[in-house]
Amino acid sequence: MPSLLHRILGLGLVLSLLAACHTDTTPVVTQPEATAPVLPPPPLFNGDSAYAFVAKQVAFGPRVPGSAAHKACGDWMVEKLKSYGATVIEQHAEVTIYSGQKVPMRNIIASWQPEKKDRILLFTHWDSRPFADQDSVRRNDPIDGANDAGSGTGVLLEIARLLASHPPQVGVDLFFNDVEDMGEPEGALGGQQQSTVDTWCLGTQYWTKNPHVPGYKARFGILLDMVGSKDAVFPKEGYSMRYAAGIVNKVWKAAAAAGHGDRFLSETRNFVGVDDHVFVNENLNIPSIDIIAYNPVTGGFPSTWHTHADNLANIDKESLQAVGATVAQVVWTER
Ligand code: AHN
Ligand code: ZN
Repeated sequence: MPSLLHRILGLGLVLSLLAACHTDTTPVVTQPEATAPVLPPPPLFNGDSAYAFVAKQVAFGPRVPGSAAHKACGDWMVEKLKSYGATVIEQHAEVTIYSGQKVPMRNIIASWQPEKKDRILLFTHWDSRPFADQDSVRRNDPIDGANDAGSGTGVLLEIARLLASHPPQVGVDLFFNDVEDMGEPEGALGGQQQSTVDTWCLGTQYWTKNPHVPGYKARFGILLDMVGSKDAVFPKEGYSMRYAAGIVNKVWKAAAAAGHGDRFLSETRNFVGVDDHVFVNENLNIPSIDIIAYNPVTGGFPSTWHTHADNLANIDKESLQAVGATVAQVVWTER
């Protein structure tokens, strides 16, 4: 049975066809612009669930590329993402780190509504650093990496859980990049090399030169880096402002709409030139920003950065919640 709406629309079509056949003096009546239907509110981001995803990663042990824990965690992530309805593409390659050592890389890209042209890219690294070069003890031991990069990975896995039951208006790609954090420890090569920038973000560098889909494009990208520290605050990162100020402002507005404007500071206080978003901006021209915690006391990264204190005890559920709800606000209001 055609609905009443269909009948009215059908009648309108017949009337307008009649009007069109009638060539002379019929006045043209323009309809008021149809307003876009109101979108349902974003699904509720669950910080407890995101936290559980962080705890699960940490329980595998340090996710150092080439290790058994790294392989097991990657397998678990892929299985989870598939269970949430994603189309998953993996990239396996061998990359060379600063020391000349070759390590296996595993990038994981999970896509929802892959047929859609209009897409959002959300990304984070998922490997953890094999040493604690910012610590004063056990500097050659791997760190738990609960915040770096368990936090961003946990938040995006929770976004994946929501994508399973709430398709947004646009396609979404979650890019979990590998071998981000095997960059040269300060001075390790005696300052002989031209630049240490290229020794970081090897998985993202690989992907920007070999996208998982030829000619890959997204409207914009959001990188999450160290979003789980206690009382984390996020100034507008400098390179994000240089490359994608409009996206920064969109996301910061979404944070306010989601009730977390207090953590998203309106000023720029830091420039993080060595991070995944820079390569995505420069190599793929996808305007991309970095949501990265800033330590208001030291002016740098969170105090646990590349130390053994980067463990589960120093993860703040409220920080995960603030960032996750903000990202959800962006994803489910984009049309
Ligand atoms: C440096 O470590 C030099 N830049 C930030 C990239 C990074 C490493 N983020 C987390 N770990
Ligand atoms: Zn790191």
